[in-house]
Amino acid sequence: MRAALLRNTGDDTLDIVDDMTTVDPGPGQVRVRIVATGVCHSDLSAMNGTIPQPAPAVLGHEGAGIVAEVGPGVSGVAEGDHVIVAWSPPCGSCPSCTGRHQPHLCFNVQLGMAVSANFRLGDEPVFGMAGTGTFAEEVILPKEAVIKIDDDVPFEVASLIGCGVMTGVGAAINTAKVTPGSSVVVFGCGGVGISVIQGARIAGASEIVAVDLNPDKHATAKSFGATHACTPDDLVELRTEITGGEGFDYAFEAIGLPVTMRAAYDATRRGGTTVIVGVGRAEQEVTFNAFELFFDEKRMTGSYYGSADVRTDFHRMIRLWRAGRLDLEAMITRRISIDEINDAMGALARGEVIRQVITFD
Ligand code: PAD
Ligand code: ZN
Repeated sequence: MRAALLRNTGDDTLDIVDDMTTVDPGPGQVRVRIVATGVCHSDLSAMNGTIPQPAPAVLGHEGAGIVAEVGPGVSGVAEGDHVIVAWSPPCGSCPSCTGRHQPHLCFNVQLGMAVSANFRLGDEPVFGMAGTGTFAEEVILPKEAVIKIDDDVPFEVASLIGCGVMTGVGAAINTAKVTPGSSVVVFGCGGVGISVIQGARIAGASEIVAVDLNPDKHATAKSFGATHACTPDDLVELRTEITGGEGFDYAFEAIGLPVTMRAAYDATRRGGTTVIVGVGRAEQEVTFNAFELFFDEKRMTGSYYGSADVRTDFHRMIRLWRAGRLDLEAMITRRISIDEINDAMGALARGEVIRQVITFD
């Protein structure tokens, strides 16, 4: 089958191979035929080593498809089911999943996925991005990592929910719990940032400022619910105009750079909330002085997979989409084939797109 392969961390391009195979689904595993997969900045970050990913690996982690085969002992999901792939699914029984009600932080299933190389290139084992690998026609996944959806949801729409949309909308409504009437600033208007903007709109924020270096993104961000848009340099002026200089109730960073993480903290009002959604490199640091942390009483939190319980929140995203409150079709900047993956990575690196969706047919 066809797949986009990262041979070595640091490679500038992916190889399109047509002789990739998979292992057979073992106990508790399923085979999914991928129909659509979005291209997320985290795939680029796996290529350049920002996100640790053993290689060789099939990249892609934002996918939807059809269950093609189930292994022994699999219940609750059957051949023919339409599913969204969840790259960090809950096991359902550990302290994160039960008492703490933080199923997104369950590591039991994800760890198993990350260390199993379920693809084969000849005899060579090949990993999958974040334990998935949706830039391939078929993937082998634990049953927990497939969430069944209704057959009428288009696969392109469903695929986006598998990462960027759940991450961004979830950051606004689950992690930050944005309140009606509040002021919000979002740094970065890619698939994740645009989803934060939509989440803040759904939550009833009264001002939503989109910040992006690329001025072409400003009109786009407004079409998804931003009330204002600017480059990072022009934010000071807007901040004064909108908040009287106090700062925003909520600031979200959806880029992954120390400079914008710090800028998001600075844009937050005293007592407000800063949410770090972007993924930066482990060796990079963001600094805070020892006085401001106390004095400004800002809450700062990371946001992992939109703090979502994928078992219920994927369906919540679908209901918002059905109700016309979450615009997913318009997030698809272009539809491509797997052969165009390297062009797609270039466009993503240049900040030109919201989401590019690969379809296999
Ligand atoms: P993207 O590349 O589509 O969007 C990034 C946007 O930021 C682009 O529009 C750029 O123009 C803009 N930008 C870049 N540099 C700057 C700057 N210095 N100032 C202002 N704007 C800038 O990325 P994406 O939306 O796919 O992903 C965004 C981040 O979210 C990325 O770090 C990704 O790894 C992370 C992510 N986090 C999770 C999670 O669970 N927290 C999940 C998925 C993705
Ligand atoms: Zn992603």
